[in-house]
Amino acid sequence: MAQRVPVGQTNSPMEPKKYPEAPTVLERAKVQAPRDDALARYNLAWLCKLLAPQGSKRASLPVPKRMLQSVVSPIRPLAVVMAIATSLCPARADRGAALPWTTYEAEAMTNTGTLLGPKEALIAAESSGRNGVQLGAAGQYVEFIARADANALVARYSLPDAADGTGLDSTISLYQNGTFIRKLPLTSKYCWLYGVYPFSKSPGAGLPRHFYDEVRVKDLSISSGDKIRLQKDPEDAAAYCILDLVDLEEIAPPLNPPSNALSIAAYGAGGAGRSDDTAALIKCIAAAQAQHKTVWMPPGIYRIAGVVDIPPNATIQGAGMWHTTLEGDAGRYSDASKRVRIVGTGSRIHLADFAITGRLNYRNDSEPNDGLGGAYGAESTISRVWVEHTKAGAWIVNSEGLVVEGCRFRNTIADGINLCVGMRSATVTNCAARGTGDDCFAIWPATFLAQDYAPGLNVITHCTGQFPFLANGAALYGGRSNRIEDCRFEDLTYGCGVLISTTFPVGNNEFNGTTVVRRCDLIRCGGFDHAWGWRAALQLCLDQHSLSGMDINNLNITHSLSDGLSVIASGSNAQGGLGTLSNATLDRVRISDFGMVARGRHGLWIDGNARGTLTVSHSEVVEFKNESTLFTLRFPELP
Ligand SMILES: [Ca+2]
Repeated sequence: MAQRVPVGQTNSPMEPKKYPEAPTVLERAKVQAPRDDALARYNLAWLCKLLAPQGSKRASLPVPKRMLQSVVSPIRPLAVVMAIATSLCPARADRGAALPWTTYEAEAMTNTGTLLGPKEALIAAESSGRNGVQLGAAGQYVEFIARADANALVARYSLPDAADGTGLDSTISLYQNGTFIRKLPLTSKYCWLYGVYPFSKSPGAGLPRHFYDEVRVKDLSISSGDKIRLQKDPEDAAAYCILDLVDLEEIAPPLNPPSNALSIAAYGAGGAGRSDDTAALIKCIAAAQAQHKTVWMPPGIYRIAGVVDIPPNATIQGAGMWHTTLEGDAGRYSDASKRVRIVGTGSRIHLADFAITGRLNYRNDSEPNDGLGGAYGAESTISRVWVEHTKAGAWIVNSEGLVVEGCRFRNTIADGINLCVGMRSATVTNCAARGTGDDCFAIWPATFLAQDYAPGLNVITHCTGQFPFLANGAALYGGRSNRIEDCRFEDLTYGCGVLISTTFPVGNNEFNGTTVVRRCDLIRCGGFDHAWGWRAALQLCLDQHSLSGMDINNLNITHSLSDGLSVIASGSNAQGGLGTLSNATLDRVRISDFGMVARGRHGLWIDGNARGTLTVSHSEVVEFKNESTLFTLRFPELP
């Protein structure tokens, strides 16, 4: 979701978002020391049973008497209590997307470089696990043993910027069992933003962010047990290369053409990444529409420079996200009308098995979105599409029952996916967003367009969001009975793992029904936003409206950078926020620690301006603080 003002999906005029005042949050947080650790002493054993995987032996284990004594003893050091809790309540492996690759963290590899992190700001903070390895001198390397066969590789890396902010190109050398395999092309052209939102490309603005990009290569032949090395050889000329992680994946061969299909090759598409294939794709779509056939995009790189409208009932089928790519034209990408834009215009659209690679390297919310956009009416699907280097990966409006599954949203300038105006009963599942420039997953029922459906009943499920360079893992901004469930959010260095916020305008689509966040892991979340200060791993924000009907359950919130969970009412008036929290419950929520980076924070924090009530049950919260005389924390089961 656009952090301050909307990301343009269309050329329609949009409402400006309200820009919050500079944070008073930080100042308030310094006021007092923690007041009580009562929740930490409360019902831990029962909680652990509830958090254990269903059907596992752990769920039926009797609680050791020794542990119960530890839990209820007020004089027992809290660290001991937490150690027991951690050992019994691990993060759940079935939360998040089922990722078909294996990630190897650079910091866990054998290396001769310099380890970065975990507490530094800047580049280390945007790294997975807040760690990376810097290769500076020629000959330095990272090396690991492949644990499974693979034929494709993604490396997440950071290079320095050029002095003028335009980025630079370089390479890194790939070795397998000591043999040089190939150079991996690297660039920092799509990285390095400066200043405050919406940022600039001028290093003189200071405050750099967005350090990482990724390179992907296929046609490798890696066997389990092979020794894989990325080395900075003398001709790999950048002053340094920081490796964050390497993914190895065994990808399927290209799909075969579907029956009853028209190939874009027959309409003049070159597929070699050299010719402009926009007209060929548009012609093929029109012919397929007339003949009621599928559009087939064979393996290849198709240069697209403009809007490709997808009509109702169209199926656009590629050979796989590793094999068919719609690529932006670098030479014309500064012209917003010449970008790669796939725009839905009706119902029963099916997009599947291709990649969209844009060329965008700056943010301007008055420009239309590239990547995936448009309206998908009823009964549409977007399956296994990989979007990279666009503004938002997908900015979707006016759809009912849309299913988005198996997609990858990477290294975008804005959101991974935003379910915006008029979205009803959409499901986003098994998608992974990382390195995005705004919320990884957002539901914002805005009204800057006419809405075809009453917004609500959308779900983000079994998704993984990691290290965006602004904003949050998942964010809900209004609407009826939306849900975030079975997800995993990691390394939110600039925002929340999950944000439930009234900040942005939604017309009459304020939160209603029951908003659900459940069965999620929030790990190293609660980072620092330059306008909001420290946000919590999970935050309820009452700045513009009230929130009611919040059902938050079965969460693991660990290693939070600041607060574990907060209710804030920072607003644009002296009295703070305009809303009240009611009918809100936390159940089976574990906040085991907090303040990994920021001092003076809290496990559960109620801002001094917040009003309302929050009921906490069956939960383990290591520490809490309620700074508001107008807010009640209810612990109905606490003795
Ligand atoms: Ca890492």
